[in-house]
Amino acid sequence: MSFSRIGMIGLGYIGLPTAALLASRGLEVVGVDVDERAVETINAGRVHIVEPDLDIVVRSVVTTGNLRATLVPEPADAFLVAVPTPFTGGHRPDLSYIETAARAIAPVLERGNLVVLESTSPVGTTEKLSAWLAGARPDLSFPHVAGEASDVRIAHCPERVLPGHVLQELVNNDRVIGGVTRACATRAEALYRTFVKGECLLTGARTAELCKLTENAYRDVNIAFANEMSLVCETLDVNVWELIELANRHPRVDILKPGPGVGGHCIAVDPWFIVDSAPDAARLIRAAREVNDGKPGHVVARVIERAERFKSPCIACFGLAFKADIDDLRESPALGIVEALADSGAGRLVVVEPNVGALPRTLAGRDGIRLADTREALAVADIVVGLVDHREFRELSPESLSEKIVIDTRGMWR
Ligand code: SAJ
Repeated sequence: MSFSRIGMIGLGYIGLPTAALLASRGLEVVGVDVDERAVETINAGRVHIVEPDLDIVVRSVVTTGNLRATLVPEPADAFLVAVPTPFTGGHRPDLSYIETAARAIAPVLERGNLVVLESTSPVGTTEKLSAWLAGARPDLSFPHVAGEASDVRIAHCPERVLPGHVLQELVNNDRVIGGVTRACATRAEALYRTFVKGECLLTGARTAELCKLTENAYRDVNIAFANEMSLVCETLDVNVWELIELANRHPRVDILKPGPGVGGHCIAVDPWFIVDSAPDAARLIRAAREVNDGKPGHVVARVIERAERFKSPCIACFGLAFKADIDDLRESPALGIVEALADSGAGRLVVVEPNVGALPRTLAGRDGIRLADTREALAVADIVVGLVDHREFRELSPESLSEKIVIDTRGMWR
């Protein structure tokens, strides 16, 4: 049986592009979000998130009537769940958004439906989703109990796209599809085949859950290695950038880049889901998180130490985003560093962030801190702190920095 109507629960960074792509393949997509403004914006053919080309696709599929947004789910052949899975205090996963999504879908579920969890989730969450739905719909059978004979099929298919390249990567990346049973995986594969050009690799739900966490923990551990080497190099007075460049000439060595810490809502979060569920086994993954989380504090201490040599220092901070060439400040180590410097009273702060129009809420309105452009900042700064390797900053000439004290956390001004 083919799919004609899809319910997409969660219209954020992953849900909206996925909904728009499915709609562009001729399916009728009903997008659901709890945010009224997002629903109104999408129904007006506009977007509430920044992602290249997404506005064009959304406008087109809303105009043709293939995509519309609502606050409450409607009956469909398949439901995709792409809601946040943040962590609470103590780095414990917060599954409340998935549970709320399950309660919203349950009333409209029908025999033969497919439910796919796309949100990055700790191992066992897809089975939990199945159990939550079963609790609300005792008239239907679910795969965690009924196995291959279940009325409803449930699978996990984690997203693995890079912000800024979402539309291409949704189509071209391989997808890992984990079914609670094999029939669940096969049914989900049929849905993803409608828009995925990459390979669809079928497995069990628990493996698919751990696969996504593993990908991001792998990256976090590798960044932690680079960050740890940057601390070792500071102790031993060796240039870490030259060191890594030389070590990477070895045919089987490929060290990532040190930085001011690891930000974003994936790499800095997902490894904790592994640590939380296997605390005694996941020692390296925990240590990597600690190394990366310790880096912003280390940078702050270095800046304060240099500032103490001035009577009334002016510190220019280059970048607030969590990585280069984006405007996303969520979980950004650069933002955390600037906030800590503002709290410390180490000096007057001038912030340069070409991708935002105003200082974020946590910095705005404070004394002794303002947003400026590169030229203005360089004119007044005693100390220049490179926090994000935005293109504009990478292109700065060495002469423009020659009379400054430079703390370059990204190695962009070597
Ligand atoms: N970073 C470094 N050094 C490096 C690489 C990155 O310090 O060598 C820092 C970045 O500056 C940033 C953080 O790590 O603060 C994370 O950046 P990222 O580019 O590694 O990852 P994200 O969060 O933008 O997107 C990731 C992607 N994962 C990988 O590249 C392995 C994406 O494919 C995932 O789908 C996404 O997380 C997600 O949703 O999990």
